[in-house]
Amino acid sequence: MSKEYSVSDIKVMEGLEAVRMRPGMYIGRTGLRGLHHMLWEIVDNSVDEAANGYADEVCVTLHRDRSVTVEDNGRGIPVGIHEKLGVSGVEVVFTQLHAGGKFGNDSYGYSGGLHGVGASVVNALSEYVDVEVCTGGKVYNQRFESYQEGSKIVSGRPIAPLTETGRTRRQGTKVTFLPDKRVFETLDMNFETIAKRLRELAYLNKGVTFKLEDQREWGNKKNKEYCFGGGLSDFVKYMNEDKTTLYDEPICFSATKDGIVVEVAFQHNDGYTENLFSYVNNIATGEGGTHETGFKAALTKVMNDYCRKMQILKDKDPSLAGEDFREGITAVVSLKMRSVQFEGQTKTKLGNTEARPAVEYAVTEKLTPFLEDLKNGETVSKMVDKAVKAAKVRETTRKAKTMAREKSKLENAPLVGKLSSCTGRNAALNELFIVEGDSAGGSAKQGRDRRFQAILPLRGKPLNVEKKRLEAVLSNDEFRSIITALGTGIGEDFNIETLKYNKIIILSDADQDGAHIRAILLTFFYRYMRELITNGHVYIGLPPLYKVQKGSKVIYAYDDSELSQAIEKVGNGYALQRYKGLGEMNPEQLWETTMNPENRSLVCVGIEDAAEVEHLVTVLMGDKVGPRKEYISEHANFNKTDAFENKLKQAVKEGAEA
Ligand code: TSJ
Repeated sequence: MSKEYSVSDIKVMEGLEAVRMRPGMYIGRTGLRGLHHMLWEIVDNSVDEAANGYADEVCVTLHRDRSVTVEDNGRGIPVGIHEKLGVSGVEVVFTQLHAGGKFGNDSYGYSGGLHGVGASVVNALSEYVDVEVCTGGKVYNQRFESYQEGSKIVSGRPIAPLTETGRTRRQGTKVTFLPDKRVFETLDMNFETIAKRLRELAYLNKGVTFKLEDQREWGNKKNKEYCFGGGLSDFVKYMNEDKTTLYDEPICFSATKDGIVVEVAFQHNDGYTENLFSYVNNIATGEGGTHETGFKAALTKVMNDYCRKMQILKDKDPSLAGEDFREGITAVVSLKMRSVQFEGQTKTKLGNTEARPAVEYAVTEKLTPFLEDLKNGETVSKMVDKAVKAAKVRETTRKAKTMAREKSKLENAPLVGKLSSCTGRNAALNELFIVEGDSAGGSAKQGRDRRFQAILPLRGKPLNVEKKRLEAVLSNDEFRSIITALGTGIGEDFNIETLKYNKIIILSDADQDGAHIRAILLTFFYRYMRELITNGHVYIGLPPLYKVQKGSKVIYAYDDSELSQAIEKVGNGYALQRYKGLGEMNPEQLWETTMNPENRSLVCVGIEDAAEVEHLVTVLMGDKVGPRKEYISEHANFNKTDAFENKLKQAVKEGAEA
């Protein structure tokens, strides 16, 4: 047996060991992100099987020993012997780099660009992988292991060929893997992160059941199960849950053109924000791309054509603008296609030119008959009325806006006086601290390194911008001074190229008021300067909560566990100070603990999951109080979720509690 294996082994092992040498190249990082990436690589295969109509259940189980099982009820990875390689399909999948889906043809369906690098990478970075395939009435098993051999680590080696081990009526694939602790900084996958992604996958793959079971803690088994019969339509309903919608049922359709499967769902609410979420092969395309362009163009054209045909627009009237039809829209566009090209700063922008006509085709072919169908009359007239009203407002505010712009240019000048700018002119190095309160602002001014740190103190609470039109925001002093300081403009005029600071650091007190201010600021950035967040410019500064002092020895603690450590360290007879606000620190202390890049801790605010954040921002900052309370009590444990991915949501939530 070992003879048979040695030849192919050598070639294969070179590949897999290369993965070991540079895991980051294949899975991004070796932290929690990379660990989760391992799981998604495997889950993607089951989702593909389901998306192609061969499976309707995908189960993820987290085991006590930190191994993870993914199981589906699909056709099973092919067990036959691969013509050229002379080993089973299963072994090819787990030992050939980039074998994901390349069984000579394209039988693997829609494999995304970022995902699907494959089972072989997971195998290379695992201590072991156990595979069970049920197909044709038989059960097959194979195991792969990594182990130390002398000074070398051998990766993902099959310890025997695929073996028939029994009979069954079931079919499907079950893969259990243990990520290698020599590779990953942590093996503790985050239940909430996984649950969230599975829920998203359930929305994106209508009718497929996703189950998650966490068996890691004795006596504290956790389970989640997601299945949405309405798919994208349910997704839109969920995001509009706490808003006042113009009509009850989302408009939803799908079509296939040139092998591209397009699904669309949208529903209007009485707000003014446009919320368009797009996906390709279940991957969120936060930077948009050709499919979004296609959706917008086609929606505008189809709606305008309808308005003309119905004489809502007379011949002499100008067409309505795209943004008029999208005011208050919540929409999801999801594509499934081959050979995806991602572009953009964060590689989340769809580049394929063929996607645009495919989406345009779907919208034109499906939305047109929907509009003309008399039984949809009520929905359609609500949509049209909203757009007509939006156009009127746009026209009347256009002039006022230009005037306001001119006016604010003048009025802004003295406001900058509040800002203590830095002396350096290199935007890439400069930092802007937005500081709560004049007294903390004063300390920050004195404590800072003025070469690259600018201070903008905020007086009182800024306006809550949720559900405010741009004009209201522009007339608010606090926001005007922020906009002026940043130098980017706002809304449509926003231009990130002119940003004067690389880091924008929010410094607020560690109390409810501070949390509220932080939430308002983040909502403002999220609504009007989203690129600041997506490009990673926005940070939350974390001031210490305690100072433990014994003689000349001073330790700052940033949370309760650090406090107990500090107390343990200094022993009896210490003085404890609890900082209630930034204002209680003198300039030196503020510099030392919160502003000095050497010591401080900052949290970068990111949007991993824009749809989820959108939902939260409206639930938590919007005007319906009922759902907000409900949400907060349901998610009381928010703080304990995946820290980095949820910082924005967490901050927003804390603020809403205030
Ligand atoms: F590859 C893997 F290990 F990552 C993995 C694959 C893990 C899991 C949990 C499931 C799967 C998987 C693969 N589920 N279903 C499939 N299906 C196929 O590989 C398959 C089956 C039949 C045919 C065919 O053309 O008959 C083609 C494919 C790609």
